[in-house]
Amino acid sequence: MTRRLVIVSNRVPAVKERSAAAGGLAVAVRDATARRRKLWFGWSGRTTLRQTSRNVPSVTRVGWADLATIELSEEDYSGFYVGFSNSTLWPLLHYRSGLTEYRRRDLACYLAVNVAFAEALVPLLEPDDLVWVHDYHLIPFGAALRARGSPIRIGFFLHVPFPPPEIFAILPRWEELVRALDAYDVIGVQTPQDAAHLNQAMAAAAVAPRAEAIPVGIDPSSFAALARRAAQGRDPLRLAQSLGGRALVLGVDRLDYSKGLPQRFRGFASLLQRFPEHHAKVTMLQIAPVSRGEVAQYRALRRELDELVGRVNGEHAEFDWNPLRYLTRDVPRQTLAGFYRLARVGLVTPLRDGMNLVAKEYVAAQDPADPGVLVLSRFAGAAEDMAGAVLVNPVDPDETAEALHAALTMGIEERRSRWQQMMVAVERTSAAAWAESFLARLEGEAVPLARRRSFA
Ligand code: GDG
Repeated sequence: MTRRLVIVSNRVPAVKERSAAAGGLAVAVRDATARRRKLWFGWSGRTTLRQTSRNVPSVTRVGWADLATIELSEEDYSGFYVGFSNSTLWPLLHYRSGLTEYRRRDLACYLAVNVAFAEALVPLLEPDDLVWVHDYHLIPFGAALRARGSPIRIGFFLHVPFPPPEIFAILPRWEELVRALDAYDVIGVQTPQDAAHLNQAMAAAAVAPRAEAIPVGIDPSSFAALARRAAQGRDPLRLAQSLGGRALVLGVDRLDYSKGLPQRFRGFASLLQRFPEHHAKVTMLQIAPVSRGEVAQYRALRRELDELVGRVNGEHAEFDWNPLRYLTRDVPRQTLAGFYRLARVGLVTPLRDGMNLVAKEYVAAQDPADPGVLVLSRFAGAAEDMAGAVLVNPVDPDETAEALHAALTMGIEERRSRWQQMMVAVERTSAAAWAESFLARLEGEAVPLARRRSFA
């Protein structure tokens, strides 16, 4: 009998997300751990007037797991979630020291919420459980659990980058957070660079360094099948028709300043300016569902993008062609898969990204006989394995324009061989491989990742 897996993350997927419509972490974890009994614990996404520590988790049984959720007080939502997690840690971990805000009361709130969450989980634990904690919201969670006497195996996975220690040290009391990691039996990060940075920080805080690169991925075969079917669906067919034979450049990102959207739009404008042969021959579609609207930086970014889109279209459009289409709402996962398959170019240019699953989804969705080209930022974790992508420094819009030009004019042979290379990497670093590697370590049966990879 395999041991029960207890997943702890800031957000627990909503009950309805057990359907194929869901994306991201929920799908990756569910698909990769199908054989196991699972309890998923975290915030419900709702706030209440009661103190967080007074809330008792509510447990719902869905087909594939038990979901245990707890509500946050209004005050903790602001201090823990909007404040320390998303206005302090998120920018800092993405190397953006200039955007990093810090308030002592937010840090206090962050630590207290981690303790309240650990206290709420303790009564639900069984002695043989494996606990897998996810992401920057919950760095001190393991230490809080240990302080409540829990001797079980606990692992932590950081989905976002870890910056060079000099940048992390900008955070007041940074050593405390790094020391809290000592409670974890296993620590996984996305890339060897993240592992090196975190291990340096751990050594500097006198903690035994133990971070390892275990790259996250998708389920490539089910995503490829979804894209094949979806390409014949109503919305992808409508999109294809609306393009009138023009090539499609597609971007898909949460509306977040780490994703490099202003630079990307300038890069597309530079393509139209410097390579006039693409004028009226190419259309860019950017899907950017709004996220974290409570954080001021995100509202400012949205205003900047609204203005930029207007300017690019105003300068380059024809009465029958709008070069840049921009949607700030969510698109169903299936539709997205169909759009990826239609796109001649997948444009993924974050300024810094832990992995970037959109890059892997785009590759998996292609028609192997006539694949599109991935233009990818060197600063996404995905670039580590994607030798077949056209790599760019996203800070330079002219470099993005040159990469777009190369992608749009690339012959079929080169497109196929680049795609094959990338698809091998997407298959090797799948969600299943990620979860298996992590859980083997957590169970104490570690298989060195390097060895696994060389057999792939
Ligand atoms: C964090 C790290 C790391 C996007 N728009 C829509 C939509 N999406 C889906 C994509 C993809 C997911 O959201 C985004 O994943 P990413 O990996 O690209 O980015 P983050 O959200 O920043 O995720 C990242 C990841 O964690 C996993 O470890 O790779 O580096 O930042 O699956 O398809 N899905 C739907 N409609 C949309 O409009 N249905």
